[in-house]
Amino acid sequence: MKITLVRGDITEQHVDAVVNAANSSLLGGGGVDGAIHRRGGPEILEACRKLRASHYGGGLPTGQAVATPAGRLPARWVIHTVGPVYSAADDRSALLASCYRESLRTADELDVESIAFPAVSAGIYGWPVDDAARIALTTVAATPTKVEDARFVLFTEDAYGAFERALKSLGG
Ligand code: AR6
Repeated sequence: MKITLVRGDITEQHVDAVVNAANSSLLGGGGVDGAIHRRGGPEILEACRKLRASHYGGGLPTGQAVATPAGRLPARWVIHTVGPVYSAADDRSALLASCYRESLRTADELDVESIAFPAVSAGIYGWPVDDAARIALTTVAATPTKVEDARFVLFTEDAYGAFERALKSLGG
């Protein structure tokens, strides 16, 4: 699998699937989630509502992932995953790693070849970006998958720099 870093807006990526840093409600929010629903239009929210009415009545648990169509985005699928809220007192890294693994597993089920990830949990959920980048890159690099092109789309210079340093320290 090829892993690349892109500075930009995930809603503009021409890929098979974009990953959304959602919350358990699956009904939208700020950050990447807000941007994806705004740009993708009502089809995504409608599919999320159906998921809440069927499999995920209690919401999507942290660390899991589920796919919907991508509406008007230049992608086929949105893979919604729920990152953990950062806590200095409680190590939730395994849940953050699970977001990436479960997103790739969902992507494999849909025969996705190209995927775009945001820096899950590194915004409103407060995860320190250097650590979020390390967990994201080590997990994606170590997960067996049919996905050929995995790109991390970083919205800020700060996040891009953190991912660049983390990728270098992995030897990439
Ligand atoms: N494209 C790529 N990255 C973006 C974009 C974009 N359009 N917009 C923001 N980012 P966040 P979280 C970056 O807050 O921390 C929502 O309300 C942002 O700079 O979107 O997992 C959900 O509903 C940061 O680096 O996600 C949840 O309630 C990264 O994406 C909660 O926020 C993640 O920031 C999830 O918080």
